[in-house]
Amino acid sequence: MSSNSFGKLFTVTTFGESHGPAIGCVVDGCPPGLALSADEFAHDLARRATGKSRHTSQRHEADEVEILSGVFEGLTTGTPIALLVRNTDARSKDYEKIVEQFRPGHADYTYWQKYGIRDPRGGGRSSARETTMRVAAAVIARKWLALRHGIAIRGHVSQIADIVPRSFDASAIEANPFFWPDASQVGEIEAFMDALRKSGDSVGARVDVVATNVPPGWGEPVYGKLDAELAAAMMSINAVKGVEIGAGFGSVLQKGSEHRDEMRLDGFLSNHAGGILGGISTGQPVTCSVAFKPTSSLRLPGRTVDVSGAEVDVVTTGRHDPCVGLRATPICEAMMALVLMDQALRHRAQNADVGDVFPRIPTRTEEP
Ligand code: EPS
Repeated sequence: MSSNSFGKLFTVTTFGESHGPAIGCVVDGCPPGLALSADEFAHDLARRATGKSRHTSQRHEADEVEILSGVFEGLTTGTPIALLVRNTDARSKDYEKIVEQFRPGHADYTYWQKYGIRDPRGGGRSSARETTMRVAAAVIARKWLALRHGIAIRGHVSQIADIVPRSFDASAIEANPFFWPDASQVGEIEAFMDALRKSGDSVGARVDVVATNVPPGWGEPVYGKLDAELAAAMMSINAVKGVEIGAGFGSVLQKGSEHRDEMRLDGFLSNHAGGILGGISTGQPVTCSVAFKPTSSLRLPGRTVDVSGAEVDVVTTGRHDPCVGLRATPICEAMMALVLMDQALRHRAQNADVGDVFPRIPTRTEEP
């Protein structure tokens, strides 16, 4: 299997399966001299982890990061940083009944078609467990981006099935298990999720992520467009079926006079472009919205085929997420960070001598 690496100058390679002994990554290209310790990973890994509320999979992983290389006396050395997370709560017997069956809507079937062999335990490599290492690698990227450029990356869940926030309060997001920006709706969502779980079905969700303080000039003009790389990065997350940058598909309904972001010397007057023009950052917040499909591991019987070619009904038991989007905010933030970090280093490599170009419209931290 190839394509387990991401990024050109800040390169992350992940490895491991959901029920193997461990998952891990190698981060290559990190600038030397960045302070880094194993306990810095705990916060973001806990935000992403299963089992933090009754509304997610009840697999309880320790998710403890071991730094195997690339750090000496608390500082990155510029050499590859290898990170390891041991799997501590895999329960492979949950998968015995479906070893020979393909869950409809799951990668079971396509992995079989591609490789002629698959690790069925927890979905093997196709499991969302892999995203642990993206979040871990992004802890390093986020730290460098914040220290060097004051960049902050924040996401929230902006839709669960047909429920949308009625208001937005940034301080509410981390205070409920849904990354939801309107505290007044948490009870309603809890009741919705409880009923969904009892029904055995699943739903989709949308996650919005914003990076502020991104300087103008990041991104490359043709194949390395910042928005193209963001879209690819978000699309590489398990269960993602759609990505929008800025006004996204809404742009279809806008007139040019409405969509264009007019400019004044003290700032842009709107941000329909999502902070990116011609594939290059404008200095406005970079905004991205990501659609997650409903998960496919359901205990409701579904029609499928098995490896012997028989038509059968499949039922998935075990510990699963009724809405995988509920855990996806830190993952989307991580992919935004990895893309920005890689583009930052690429910009520095080619364009550091350009410096600040006049006129420079100030970077806003808030949307107009
Ligand atoms: C997953 C199924 C569950 C989740 C897992 C993703 O795993 P298992 O069947 O082994 O209990 O818990 O997510 C994680 C372990 C994680 O860390 O995100 C799936 O089908 O993708």
